[in-house]
Amino acid sequence: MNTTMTLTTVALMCGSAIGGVSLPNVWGPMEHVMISLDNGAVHAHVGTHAGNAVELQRFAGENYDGAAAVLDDSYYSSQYGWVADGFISLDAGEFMWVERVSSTAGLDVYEGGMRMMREMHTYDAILGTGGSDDAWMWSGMMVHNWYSADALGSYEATYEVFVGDASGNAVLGYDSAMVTLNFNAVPSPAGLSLLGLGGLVAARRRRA
Ligand SMILES: [Cu+2]
Repeated sequence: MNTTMTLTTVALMCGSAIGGVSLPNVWGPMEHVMISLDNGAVHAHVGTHAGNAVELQRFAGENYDGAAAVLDDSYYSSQYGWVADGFISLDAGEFMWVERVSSTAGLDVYEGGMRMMREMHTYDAILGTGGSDDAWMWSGMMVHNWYSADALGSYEATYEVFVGDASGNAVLGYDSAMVTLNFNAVPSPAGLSLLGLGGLVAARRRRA
C-alpha cells in the first residue's frame, strides 16, 4: 500500500514537470528607458551605450510555451524597459508612441510587460519586426519588451518617442526625443558551453 502511494506520487511529480509551463528566462538588472514630458518636450534617457550594451543570451534546446516560442533558439533579453520618469500628463486622445528610426538587421522585438509576468505577455512582433508597424503605442506602464537576434554580434535600435493621436499621427506642439538601445549577443552561459564542449569531445572519440 505504501509502495503504491509512493509510486503514484513520483508519477504525478514527473507529470507536472513535463507538463509545466516553460517561459523565457529573465536575468540581469532592469535597464530602464526613462521617459518624461516637460513643457511640451518629450525626454528619453537610458544609461547604456555601445560599451555597456545589454547582453542577449541563447539557451539552446529550450522550447517556450505558446506565443513565447518566437524566442526559441534565439539570443534574447528583456532587460530594457520603458518607464515613466515622473507624471506624464497628456490630453484626452493623446498617447505616447515609440517609433523605430533604424535598427540593425537581424534584431527583432516582441511585446512584453512587467518582467515577472511573462505568462501574460503577448510576444507580438512590434516596432517593425516581421513587417509590423514601426510605431508602437506605449501604455505608460513599465513595459519590458523582448529583444532577440539569430546570430552573435552587436546590435542597436534607435527610436523616436513622441506624442501622437490614437493612430500614431504626431500631435503638433510637442517636441519628440530620440533614444538608442544597444545589444551584444554573446555565447551561451558557461554551463551550457561546457555541455556543448563535452558533446564535441564525445563525437571526436566516436570517429577515432
Ligand atoms: Cu522595469
